[in-house]
Amino acid sequence: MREKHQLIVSLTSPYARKARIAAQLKNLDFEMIVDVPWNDDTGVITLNPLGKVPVWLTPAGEAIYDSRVIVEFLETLAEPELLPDNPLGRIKVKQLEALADGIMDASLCIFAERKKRPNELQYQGWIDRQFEKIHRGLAKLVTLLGDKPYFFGDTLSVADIAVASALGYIGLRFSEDFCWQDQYPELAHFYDALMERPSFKETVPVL
Ligand SMILES: N[C@@H](CCC(=O)N[C@@H](CS)C(=O)NCC(=O)O)C(=O)O
Repeated sequence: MREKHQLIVSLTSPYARKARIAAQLKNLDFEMIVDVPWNDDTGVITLNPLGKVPVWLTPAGEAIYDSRVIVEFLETLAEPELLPDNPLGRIKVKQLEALADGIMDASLCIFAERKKRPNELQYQGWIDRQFEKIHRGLAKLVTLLGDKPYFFGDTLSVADIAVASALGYIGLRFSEDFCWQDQYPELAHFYDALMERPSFKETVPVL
């Protein structure tokens, strides 16, 4: 039996950032362990057969993945509530999370194509297709946010955490492709407001 919960992360992962922010907001006592799943000596595959972070390890040794499941699990441990209790509200927040996660997925596809594939095998058509998903997703988020401070209701939810994590990752990986803050100023305003909070500021992705 471990003493504490553990969260296995990489410091660039937007999915891991989502879990870190949720755990910090809930004031949970957890140990963060950095393990880059791309490295040959990674231990992540022993915890998650998919070889991906984040993984949440309970003191009893149960490994919980992926980030959406982790967030649901954390919801059972402590407040504040980040997922609405009422079924329809919950679906709306989960839908927003799925959209933000999809933007992360497209971003990761581009990262993998550019950085993990030999140059001669890279396919620009695939990269362009992923960028289209990202831009359609960001445009949809602008519409969904409107002039509200939060995506759902009048308090912070997993939707906001997921969107901020996606935006931070886009800034990290694609600053030479486009400036998301200039193209989507409404989202930049939203992100800047969240960055006033320690949980968001302390989890900015670093290379
Ligand atoms: N759907 C998963 C995605 C996790 C994911 O793709 N993590 C990336 C890091 S950002 C990873 O571990 N990639 C390693 C790999 O794909 O082999 C989640 O929400 O946790």
